[in-house]
Amino acid sequence: MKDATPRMILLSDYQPPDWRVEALELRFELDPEDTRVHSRLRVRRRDGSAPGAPLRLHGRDLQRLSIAVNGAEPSPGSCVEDREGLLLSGLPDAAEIAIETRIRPDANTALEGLYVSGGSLCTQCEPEGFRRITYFPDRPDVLTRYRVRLEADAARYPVLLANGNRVDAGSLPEGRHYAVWEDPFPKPSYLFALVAGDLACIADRFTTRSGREVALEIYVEHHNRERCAHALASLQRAMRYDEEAFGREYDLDVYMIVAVDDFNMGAMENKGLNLFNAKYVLASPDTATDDDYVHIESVIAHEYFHNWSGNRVTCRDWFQLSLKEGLTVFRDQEFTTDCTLFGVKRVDDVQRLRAFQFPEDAGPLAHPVRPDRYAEINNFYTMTVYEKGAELIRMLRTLIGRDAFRRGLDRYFQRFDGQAVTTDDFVAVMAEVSGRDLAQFQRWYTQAGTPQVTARTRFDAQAGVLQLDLAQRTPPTPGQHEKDLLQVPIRVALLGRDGRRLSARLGGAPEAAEWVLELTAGEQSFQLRGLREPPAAVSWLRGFSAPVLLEAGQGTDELAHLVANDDDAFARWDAAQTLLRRAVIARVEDAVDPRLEAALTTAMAALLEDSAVEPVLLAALLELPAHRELMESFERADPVAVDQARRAVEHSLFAPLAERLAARAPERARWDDGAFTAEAMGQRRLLNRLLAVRVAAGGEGALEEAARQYHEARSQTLAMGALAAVNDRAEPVRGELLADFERRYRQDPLVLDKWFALEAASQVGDGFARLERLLEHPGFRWSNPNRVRAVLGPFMAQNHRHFHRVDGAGYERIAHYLERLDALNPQTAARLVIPLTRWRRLDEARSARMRASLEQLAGKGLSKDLADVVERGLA
Ligand code: 0A1
Ligand code: ZN
Repeated sequence: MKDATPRMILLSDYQPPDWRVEALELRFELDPEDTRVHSRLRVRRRDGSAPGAPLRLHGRDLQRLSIAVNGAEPSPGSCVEDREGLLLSGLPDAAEIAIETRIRPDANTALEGLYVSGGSLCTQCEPEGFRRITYFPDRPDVLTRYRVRLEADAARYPVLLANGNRVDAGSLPEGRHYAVWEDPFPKPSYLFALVAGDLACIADRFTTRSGREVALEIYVEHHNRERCAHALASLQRAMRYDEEAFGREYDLDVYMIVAVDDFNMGAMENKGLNLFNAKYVLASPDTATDDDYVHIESVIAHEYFHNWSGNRVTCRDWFQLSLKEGLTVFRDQEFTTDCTLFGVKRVDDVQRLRAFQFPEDAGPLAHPVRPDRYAEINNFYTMTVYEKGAELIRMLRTLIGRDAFRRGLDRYFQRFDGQAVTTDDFVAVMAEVSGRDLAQFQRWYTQAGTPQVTARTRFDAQAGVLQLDLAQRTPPTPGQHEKDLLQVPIRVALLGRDGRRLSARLGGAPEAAEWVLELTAGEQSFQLRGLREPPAAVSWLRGFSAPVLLEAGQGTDELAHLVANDDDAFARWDAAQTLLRRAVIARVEDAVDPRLEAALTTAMAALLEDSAVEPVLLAALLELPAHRELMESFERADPVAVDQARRAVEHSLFAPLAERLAARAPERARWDDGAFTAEAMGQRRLLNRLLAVRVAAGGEGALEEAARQYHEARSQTLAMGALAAVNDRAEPVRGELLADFERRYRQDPLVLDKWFALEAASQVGDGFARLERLLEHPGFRWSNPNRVRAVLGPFMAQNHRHFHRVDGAGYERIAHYLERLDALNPQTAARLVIPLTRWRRLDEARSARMRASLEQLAGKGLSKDLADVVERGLA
């Protein structure tokens, strides 16, 4: 796919649409090789629009068969086709436009627009896929009512679905049939969807709190019908939660979810008809891990929550993407916290943020939560827009308080229902309900980069005052050299010698045992007064109250005190992470710190003995910072050396604890049932973590235990835990277990993806030969994003020894594969290339080679998607 040099789209160029679309009728004659789309739009010039302004209809790769304006063919001069689509000029103030186009779903490998997956026809329109279906003002601020008639072969496509309610259906000559769908809610084109296929329907009901009966339907391929129970139950929980926690009720008579094998992303919130990557629908305890179960529940909830945060209130333009995504991620995180994972959810989210969003914000692809320019909007579905966006919402709640925040949300949904708005509109409502000036806070949306906060304390024993001195600084990011000061909420507490929280007064406020410091200046001091004893430890950034890098210069003893006692799960875990990170950094710098490592062993030993520590938290406390996150601690680093240092610390720390680790293991048979409860999942997480640590520490019998756990496992969670524990071991057991797993699940694509991922990640043996074999495997398909991601992703993220081979062979190979993938699926190629943009952070030899691979790729005539990332990666 070759495109001309991309044009920059600028936020400052935004103009409201000149035309409204009052109604849209679509008729599809569906056929994989030749689909006809008949579209009829009623348009009207908007009040106040420039007189004579033309009507822009976007269109891409369409074969136009006919066009009529008010029943007549327009003159060639008034209907011009350019690279964006059609430009119609000389129109009266109101007109009816009828267009017939021809498209070929079976030739659509980009998976945007109308395409084929398995035996079904399906669509993906966000952000700009609708223009690959028909000519239309394909922008989120043009909302209209849709009436859609689908016609298809009745035997091949017995199920015909579109948004809204089905109002008619029947048969047609020649074995064809039709269905008509009407969506009563005006929507932008990116929320349009249709599905035609031979699918099983798993149905249930939901009664909303005001008594509306909603049919819930999940559509999957027939052989997957037994794997939908979890998704369905998750949907019901999400619907109830949105009513209880956010006061949001569902608004149509039916809510449909369709699972497809070939999908670029996780899922899509099309009005009343969500499309899902099958990976986020299908689950049974023997095929899906606990992580899979949790992800399914959260993606189902995420898409459901979009019905309000995204569909009822949508984005004015794509710069506002975080308006719906940041808010919806925040909402799904709240749901998973309250219903499923509780305290450890925050730990998991921060781990992800640090491993993926912080590097993005510190690298060449850094951009603000609300970007102000883009060449290809597909490349802005990022961790920054989603996860950092959610952090901004959470900070707003911290700053204005839960009550005001909840009132603000109500007012936001009420005021902007049916409209397309901006992040400024959202923040303005929060300012209004709280009476607070949020002008400085707004900078979080416009300024990229992770702020660095330093903190120091001084205790005046005589006065009983603890002074906290804070400073902030945000490093430059591409295109933003000067940074403004931000408003940073920093939640803190103090622990006494006995591990309990101390009370004190902040400013004139009454005595409390936890405070939110609002850092707004470059340097700022706070005083906590009325302390009767010196604090033994400061618990900083509790609950990760702001997405910053905080450096508090705390000593080993203070951090160990937090690891042993902090009642904030995040802060406790974070104290352990700080110690572990220091130990790894010391080893990378060839300065092993035996005292630090001994202190860590002691701290870990104590945690293993402490029966008050919940299993799930214990599992998290025993985890070392991820390799990706550790790489961020260095200006430049040798990734293989960082991996080895990380493993060395793990080994040295846990080798002396072998017996305790074995003794702490929960009873395997008792928890091996795949039950979706916090308790059971916590026990399994601990089982797997202890096994991994025992293997890493070289404990006696650990490999045998891994093999036993694998062979005896009933749940996929414990099977995968065993495989992951041995995956980087050279002993024959690794090969035996992986071969057995492949034999067992050869026919099951989603489970086979786990095997692909393990094989690609393994650093033992000849990783290149293995990679070749994976790509030749009968289950591998370049046209399936899940499969491609399962192989290339882990190879780059975990197989340091091969991907980062000093001679650059790993980079070259990946660049070559991505060129090939780009010809089929630009969007997926553009995501997978991201690790190749990190060359600045590598040691010099690797850095030059990685850059060379990227340059080579840049010269290949790439899609707009891939070219955009490659160019920014080189700049
Ligand atoms: N809005 C979806 C994400 C999504 C974006 C683009 C897609 O295809 C190009 C598909 C899905 C969500 O947040 O779940
Ligand atoms: Zn979303």
